[in-house]
Amino acid sequence: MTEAADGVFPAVCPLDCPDTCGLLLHKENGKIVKVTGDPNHPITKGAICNKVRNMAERIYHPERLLHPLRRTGPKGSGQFERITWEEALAEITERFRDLITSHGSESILPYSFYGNMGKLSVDGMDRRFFNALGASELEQTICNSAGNAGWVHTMGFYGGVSPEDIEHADLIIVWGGNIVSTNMHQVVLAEKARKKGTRIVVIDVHRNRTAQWADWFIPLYPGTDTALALGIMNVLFAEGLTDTAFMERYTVGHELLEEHVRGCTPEWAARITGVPAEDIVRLAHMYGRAHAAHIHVGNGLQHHDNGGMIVRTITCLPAVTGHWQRRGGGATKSNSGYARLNSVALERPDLRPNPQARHINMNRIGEALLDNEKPVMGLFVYCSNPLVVAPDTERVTRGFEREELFTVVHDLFMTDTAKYADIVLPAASSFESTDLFTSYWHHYIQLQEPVIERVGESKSNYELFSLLGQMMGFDNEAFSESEESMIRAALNHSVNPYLNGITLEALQEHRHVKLDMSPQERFLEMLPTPSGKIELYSETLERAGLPGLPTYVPLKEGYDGEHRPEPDALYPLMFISPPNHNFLNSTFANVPKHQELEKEPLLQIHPEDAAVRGIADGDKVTVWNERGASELRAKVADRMLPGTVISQGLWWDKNGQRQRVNVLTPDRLADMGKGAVFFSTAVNVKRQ
Ligand SMILES: Nc1nc2c(c(=O)[nH]1)N[C@H]1C(S)=C(S)[C@@H](COP(=O)(O)OP(=O)(O)OC[C@H]3O[C@@H](n4cnc5c(=O)[nH]c(N)nc54)[C@H](O)[C@@H]3O)O[C@H]1N2
Ligand SMILES: Nc1nc2c(c(=O)[nH]1)N[C@H]1C(S)=C(S)[C@@H](COP(=O)(O)OP(=O)(O)OC[C@H]3O[C@@H](n4cnc5c(=O)[nH]c(N)nc54)[C@H](O)[C@@H]3O)O[C@H]1N2
Ligand code: SF4
Ligand SMILES: [Mo]
Repeated sequence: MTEAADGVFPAVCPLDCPDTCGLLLHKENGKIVKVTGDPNHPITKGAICNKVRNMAERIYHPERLLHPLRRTGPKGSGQFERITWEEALAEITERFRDLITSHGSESILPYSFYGNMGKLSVDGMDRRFFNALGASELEQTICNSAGNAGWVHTMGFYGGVSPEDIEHADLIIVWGGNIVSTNMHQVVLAEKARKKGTRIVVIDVHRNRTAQWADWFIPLYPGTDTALALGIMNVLFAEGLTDTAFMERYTVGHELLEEHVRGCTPEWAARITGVPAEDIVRLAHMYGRAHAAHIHVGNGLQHHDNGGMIVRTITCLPAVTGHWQRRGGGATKSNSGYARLNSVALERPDLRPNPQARHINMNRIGEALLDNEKPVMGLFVYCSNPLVVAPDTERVTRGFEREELFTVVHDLFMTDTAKYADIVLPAASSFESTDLFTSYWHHYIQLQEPVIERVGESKSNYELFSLLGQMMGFDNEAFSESEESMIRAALNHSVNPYLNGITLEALQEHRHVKLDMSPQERFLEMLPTPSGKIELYSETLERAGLPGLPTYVPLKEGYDGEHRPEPDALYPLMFISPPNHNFLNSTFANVPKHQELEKEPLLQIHPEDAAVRGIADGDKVTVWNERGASELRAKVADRMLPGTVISQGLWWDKNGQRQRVNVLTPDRLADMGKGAVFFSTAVNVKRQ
C-alpha cells in the first residue's frame, strides 16, 4: 500500500490555481517530509510555488481537525465537543429529514467552491447527494462567472491560446492578472519568448509583482479598462492597423464597431482611465504592429460592476487585428473548455426529484440566509470559507448567526466559517484520496491516488457524501460507485473531441495525459456563438438589455469615470483586495510558515492620499465604509494612481483583530454572469 510505504510518490496540486502542477511527495516514516515539483510534468517541469513547497506544514498542522465536533457554545464562539462519526452522520441525516418534512427539501443549501479541485470531491459525489436530496442549487459565481460570460458572448467557447504556444508570441499583454503570484509557469513561458525579443506589458491598477517584472507597466483607474480597449481600437481602425479580411471571415459587426469607436479617441480614453493619451497611442501601435500578440485576460478585471463588459471588450482586440491566426497570438482567459468532462455522469442530475429547484447565488449568501419568505434552514459548507471570502462579511455573519439555521461545515480546519457550524466534520486532504484533476490553463489531465494515510478520523468529500447518500436511503448504485468507476464515467464523453483517448488506464500508467488538441486547429471554424463567429456585435447581449457593442459603463460606487472624488467625500478611495503571493484565497492564512512569509495584512496607499490623511508608512489604519471596517498597516508607496488603495490577501481575523477585507466589499452582482464585484468598493481611511 502506497499510504503506508516510504519513498517518493507522484501527486497533483489540488489548489484552485491554473498551473495544476505535477508534484512529488517525499515520505519518511509514513509522513510527507518534503514536497517538490515533478520534473516529468511537461508544462510545470518540476517548478512549484513556495506555498505548496511548504504544504506539509498545512497537512500536519497541529490545529488540523481530527474528529467530528458538535457545537456547545453560541454560534461563532468556537466552543465544541468531540462526537463520533456515527453520532455526527445520524444527527445530520435526522435534521435533514425533519427539514424536508417541515420546510421542504429546498430549505437545504449546499455552499461549496474549489478548496480542492478534484472532480470527485467538488463536482462529483457531493453533487449527487444534493441532487438526490432535492436541495436548493448554488450558483457558483464567486470567481470567474462575469468574465466567463463576457468571453463566451464574444467567443462562444471557453478556451484560448495553449501554454505551449505562448513562447511564439512577439508581444504579451498581461491585463488585470498578477501571474507572477497566480500563474507562475506562464511567467516561465513568457520569459522564453522574452529571450527572443518579446516585450511584456502589464495593465493593472497597481504595481504588483508582475508589473515589476514587466517591460512596461501601465497603471489605470479601477474599472476603466473598457475605455482603454476602446481607445486602442479607435487608433487601430483610424490608422489601418486592423485586419479586414480576418474580420470579414471570422467576426460579425466589424463595421458597426468601427463606427462605434470613432468617438473613443485616445484623449477620451485618457480622461476616463488616467492613462496618458500618448501611451494609449503607443500601446495601440505596439499591438497593431505585432505579428502575434497574446493577451492574458486576468481574473481581476471581472470583479467589477462592469467586469463582463471589460473582458468582452478586451476579447475583441485579437479579432480586430487578426492575431488569432498566428501561433501564440490571440487571448486566453481560461482553457477549461477544452477539458470538459462528462458532468452528467459525475453529478447525476437525474437523481433530482425537483429539476426546477430554486437557485441561490453564492455572492448573495448573506441575503439568502436572512430571507424569511422561504428560509434556508439547513446549510452544508465544504471546500469554501465564506466568512472570509464572500462579499459583505457583516451581512454573511448575521445570516450564519441565525439560531434556527442548522449548519454543517466539512473542512480541514476550524475556519472562521466552521466556528458557526452546529456540526463540524474533519476533511481529508487531497493527498489522502483518489481524484481526477483537469487544469483550466494547460491541457493535461491528472490522477491522484492516496499517498498518505488519513490524518485523524478525517474523510474525503467522496467518502462523506457517499456515506450520507446511503444513510439517507438514496439510490444505492449512485452512492456506492467506486472512485475508479466515476473517473471512467467522467472521461467517457464523446461530445468533447479533446478528451479522445484519455482513459483511466493511461492515467494510471503515465499520471498525466494530454488532451487530444487536434480539433484546436479548427477552433475559429467551430465557435459556438449564435452566429458561429466572433461576435464584435452581440444580439444576445442587446436582447438582454446590455449594449450589443463594447461600451464603457462606470462603476456603481466610487470613481464615476469623469470626476475624481473630492478628498472630503464620504468614501473617496477605491479599495482593491486581490490575492497575495503566499496564500491561496484564504487557504494557508492559518499556517505560521505562510503567515511569516506574508508578515501582516497591509494597506498600500499613495503618498498623496496618505499625506492628506496624516498617514505615515507603518501606521495602523482603519479602512471603512457603510458595510464595515478593517484594521490594516499602511504601506505608503507610489505604486498606483492616487485614489486607489490596495490590500492583498484574504486573512482570517486574528485574536479579535479585524483584518478580513470582505467586510468592506459589496454583494452587488456584475453586469454579466451574476459575478462578484469585490473590487468595485469605495472606502475611506484614517490613522488609528
Ligand atoms: N498566490 C496565489 N495564487 C492564486 C490565488 C491566490 O489566492 N494566491 N488565487 C487563485 C484564484 S481562485 C484565482 S481566481 C486567480 C486570480 O488571479 P489573477 O488572474 O491574477 O487575478 P486577481 O489576482 O484577482 O487580480 C489580478 C490583478 O487585477 C488587478 N485589478 C483589479 N481591478 C482592476 C481593474 O479594474 N483593471 C485592471 N487592469 N486590473 C485590475 C489587481 O490589482 C490584481 O493585480 O489566482 C489563483 N492563484
Ligand atoms: N476580497 C476578495 N474576496 C475574494 C477574492 C478576491 O480576490 N478578493 N477572490 C475570490 C475568488 S476568485 C475565489 S475563487 C474565492 C475562493 O474562496 P474559497 O473557495 O472559499 O477558497 P479558500 O478560501 O481557499 O477556502 C477553501 C476551503 O476549502 C477547504 N478544503 C480544502 N480541501 C478540502 C476538501 O477536500 N474537502 C473539504 N470539505 N474542504 C476542503 C480549505 O481548508 C479551505 O478552508 O474567494 C473569492 N473572494
Ligand atoms: S498553487 Fe499553483 S503554482 Fe503552486 S504548486 Fe499548486 S498549481 Fe503549482
Ligand atoms: Mo478564483
